[in-house]
Amino acid sequence: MMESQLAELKASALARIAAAASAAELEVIRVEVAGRKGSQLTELSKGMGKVPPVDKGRIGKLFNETKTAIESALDARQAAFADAALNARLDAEWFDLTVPPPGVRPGALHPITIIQKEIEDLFTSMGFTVLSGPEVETEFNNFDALNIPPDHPARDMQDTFWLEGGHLLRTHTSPVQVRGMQRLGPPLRMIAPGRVFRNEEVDPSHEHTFYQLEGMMVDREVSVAYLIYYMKTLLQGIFKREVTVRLRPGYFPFVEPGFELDIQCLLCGGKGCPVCKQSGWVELLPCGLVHPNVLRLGGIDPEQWNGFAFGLGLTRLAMMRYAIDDIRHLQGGDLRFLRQFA
Ligand code: FA5
Repeated sequence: MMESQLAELKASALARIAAAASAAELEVIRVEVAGRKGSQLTELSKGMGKVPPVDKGRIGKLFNETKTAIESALDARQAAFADAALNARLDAEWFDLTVPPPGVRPGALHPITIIQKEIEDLFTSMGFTVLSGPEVETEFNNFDALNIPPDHPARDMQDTFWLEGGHLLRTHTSPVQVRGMQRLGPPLRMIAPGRVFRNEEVDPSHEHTFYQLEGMMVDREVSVAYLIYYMKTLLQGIFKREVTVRLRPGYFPFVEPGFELDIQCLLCGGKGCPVCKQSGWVELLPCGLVHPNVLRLGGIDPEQWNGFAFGLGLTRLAMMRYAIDDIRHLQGGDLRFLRQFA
């Protein structure tokens, strides 16, 4: 009697377990078949009392086997449901760690930095050293050592931000010439890119903070022909095409003779626009042969050595190269502008 009931319960329980469609359904079956109170197994165990003593050992063992078989089937099925649930979640939630995150762009070089690096490569390939100097300079290096004594009218050519203690924000990169002569001595080939400051009205072609690139060569017999050769090499290297330039006399106390090298405006093709102030030409590259006083103040004997120097407007060069029609874009921090160079 008990034996057949156990066999029946086992068969029906295993069939129900196998047919369970979900973990919740399986839980209902567990309670009904093997739960502690009122389950089919618990009810059957109550019948054990009526089993004759001689059969007790065998039936008890059979009961335990049945119970274990049902419980193992429940556990196995439950584990299968848990596995399936985990797999479903993994399928739904997978992500690819190698995909770049949306909305984040890699950084890029600023257009002025791009040009600066190109010029540095060009000049280092011709034996020039790249130097830098401080943005806060002494009055001596910015003016006096460049043959501009305190009462010289040329001081007014560059509106200066004065600081305390005779210091100033350098108005040009020319003080690095002074540092270069003192540090390296002759013969000398150096360039010095850097940020400079002037107390100026800002307009499409003038900033109060902009970049220049200084160049200087000191050797035994440097002539204007050297100067023109290097300036042509510079402009061809940057524009990689024919550009129209003009050389006119220019006055700077630290060079003699001094020149202004202008480039025909590449934004309007020389017709006239706000960047070239309707003149068709953009002042880009003042230059000249180094004044003997400047060599002397730099510790170099002008009887033995001479040289050329130039002060390229790096910000303006970037404007010509990339056809930027307002200098204020360059330091405006507008990402829509900057991303064009990425
Ligand atoms: C000078 O600063 C001289 N130190 C250059 C020099 C060096 C001459 C060595 C001879 C020998 P200037 O003030 O003209 O010169 O400035 C040089 C260049 O800087 C200009 O041709 C122009 O391209 C650029 N520049 C001048 N002022 C501004 C400004 N406010 N905003 C942007 N670029 C400017």
